[in-house]
Amino acid sequence: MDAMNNSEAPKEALYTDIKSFFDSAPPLTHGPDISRKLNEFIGRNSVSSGKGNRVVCVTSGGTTVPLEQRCVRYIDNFSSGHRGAASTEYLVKAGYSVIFLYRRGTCQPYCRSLPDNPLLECFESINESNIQVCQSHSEAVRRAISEHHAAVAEGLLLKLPFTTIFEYLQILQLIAISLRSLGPSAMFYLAAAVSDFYVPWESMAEHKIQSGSGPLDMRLVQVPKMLSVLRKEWAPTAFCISFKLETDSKILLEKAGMALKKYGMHAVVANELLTRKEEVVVVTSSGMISVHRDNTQSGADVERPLIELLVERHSAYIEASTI
Ligand code: 9Z3
Repeated sequence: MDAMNNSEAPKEALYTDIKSFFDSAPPLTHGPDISRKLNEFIGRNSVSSGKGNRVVCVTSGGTTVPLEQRCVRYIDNFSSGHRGAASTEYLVKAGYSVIFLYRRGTCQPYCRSLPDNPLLECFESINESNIQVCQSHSEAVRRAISEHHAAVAEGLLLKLPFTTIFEYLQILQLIAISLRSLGPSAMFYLAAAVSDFYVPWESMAEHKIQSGSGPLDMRLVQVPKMLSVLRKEWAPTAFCISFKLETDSKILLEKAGMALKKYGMHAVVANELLTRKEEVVVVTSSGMISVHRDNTQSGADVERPLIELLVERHSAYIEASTI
């Protein structure tokens, strides 16, 4: 047997973990349908279609870890989906076509200015057979519908939902492999909050775990780090941005810097849970840039300057790749 050098051994172990994650994951129920939608969407945006748009995969919301195969209980990851939804709107405005991979039930693009329960709060019944938009919400409803409709009709937005970590990683792999054909014009903006630990499908209880059997003892396995495989194997020429979330500001930037190197990301957006809507720090190999929400503008959010900066970096990356 050939001797392995130090870097090959962990790589082998990672590939084994990834293989066992995918082998044991329950198959996607709509896998062929997702692949068809992806191929159509990417085909419509490819150079050969005459469009040659940049395409970005935005991930948004938190993944769940089921504790039972017929799932009643699960472990969840915090994320409202606001970051992904807002960023999608700015990316479409900047000329990107967006594959929005989102957790079911989280915030959606173009719906941020609507109340929590838009159907019940934005509409009123005028008689037995007619309803109308309430005056107070009419501008927000009109904007949400027309902007969303325009993005979908122009083929600039494809929405794909997930719930579990199994669905998320399987769909992300399908997207990454499909985007490979676009080379450096493809971008990944990985804002979803992804579970670090999971229960492998084959060791998971089939039925609802019974409470009568005393304290619950359960072994969670580490979710294999897919970022490096995404970067190196699935879509090696795409521009990749991941996010680092911490609650302790003292370790945030160091951990973001480590992720940048370890996974070969082009940028890591560092954010702290409490201040994530005010400030983020973009960490790249050439330094760190702090990005703030413009408090002098009403309705301004941190995603606007963040996307401006990342689009600029992506343009420079494309230019450097074509020399
Ligand atoms: C983020 O850090 C996102 O910015 C937030 C956005 C989840 C904080 P909201 O959806 O919040 O607007 O409420 N996402 C990535 C979190 C994550 O799981 N990162 C992993 C890590 O920190 C790396 S993939 O280890």
